[in-house]
Amino acid sequence: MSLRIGVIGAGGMGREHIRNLSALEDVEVAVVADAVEAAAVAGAQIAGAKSTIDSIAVATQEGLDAVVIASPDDTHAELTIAAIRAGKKVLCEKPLAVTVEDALAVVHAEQAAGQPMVQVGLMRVYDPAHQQVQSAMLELGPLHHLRLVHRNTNFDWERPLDVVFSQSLIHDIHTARWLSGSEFVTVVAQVVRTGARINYVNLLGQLQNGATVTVEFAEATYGYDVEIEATCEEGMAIAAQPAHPVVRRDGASHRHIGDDWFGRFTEAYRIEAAEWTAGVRVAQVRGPGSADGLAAQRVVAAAIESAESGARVALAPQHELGA
Ligand code: ISE
Repeated sequence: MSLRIGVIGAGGMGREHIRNLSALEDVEVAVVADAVEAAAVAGAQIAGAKSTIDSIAVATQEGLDAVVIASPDDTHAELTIAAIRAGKKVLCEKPLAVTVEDALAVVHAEQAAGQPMVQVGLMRVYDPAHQQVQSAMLELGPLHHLRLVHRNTNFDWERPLDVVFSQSLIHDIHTARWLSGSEFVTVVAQVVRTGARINYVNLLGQLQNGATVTVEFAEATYGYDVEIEATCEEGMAIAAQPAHPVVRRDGASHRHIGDDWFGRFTEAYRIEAAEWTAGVRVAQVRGPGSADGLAAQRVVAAAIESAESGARVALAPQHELGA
């Protein structure tokens, strides 16, 4: 049976989803929505789909099995809830919501639907290098420390702290929860700025299992670079970097690093599209779900509070929120 999918948001991420979904067998991107008409039309052309500027109409449109939500972050929760209520499965880009309250509202809407409906685009879980670290960790005994490094190339615009956390560090927060199988109990965050511009964020988390996590995040640097190191009782696992040749030329030696996540995580996005649609066919959510989106957003909120107050912030267990 062919799955009919609507894609909401036709920016860089939306177009990546349109390309990956269209390449799958028995998956049809039927309609693309974007508030900017030219973007909707260009996105729709990739898949030979219809286009519209009406996002909410796509979230609730009859005849669609599922929707991808890749519109601006502050529209995610509302569109996801509308789609759930219209009986559609959702792949919602991260963050699930921009506030903990809204993320909780999505979790509650899904609970009311009585079945798993929502996957969140925390796609590091599909990256082969991350997965290799996870398998290596199985042989290395208890985890002591995770060191996650995330370097961006956002030179063109200045993102405020909440956006840096909920768009970028949210990935590392999910990686830490996923690789450790544990939850953050405290978090401390420190920010390096030049005036209002954010240059660097250091996050230190304590996990329930006793291990610690550091995230070292650079906002605008030499390239797009993600590193993972797990130190365990019996050794370490370090993620492989993408294979690029060393090129020697003009008296120098170079190895390409890349400057965006689409290049670094091409394979992960493709696998995510395949796994999500396979789950949709059998009414399962096989990847990160709404509870993960909420858990990550709670750590984001605690980290922002810490960055602003200078204090170490504790997190209560998620079940105490009724989630
Ligand atoms: C971006 O939105 C992403 O999702 C990338 O994976 C992340 O590395 C980057 O920091 C974000 O801005």
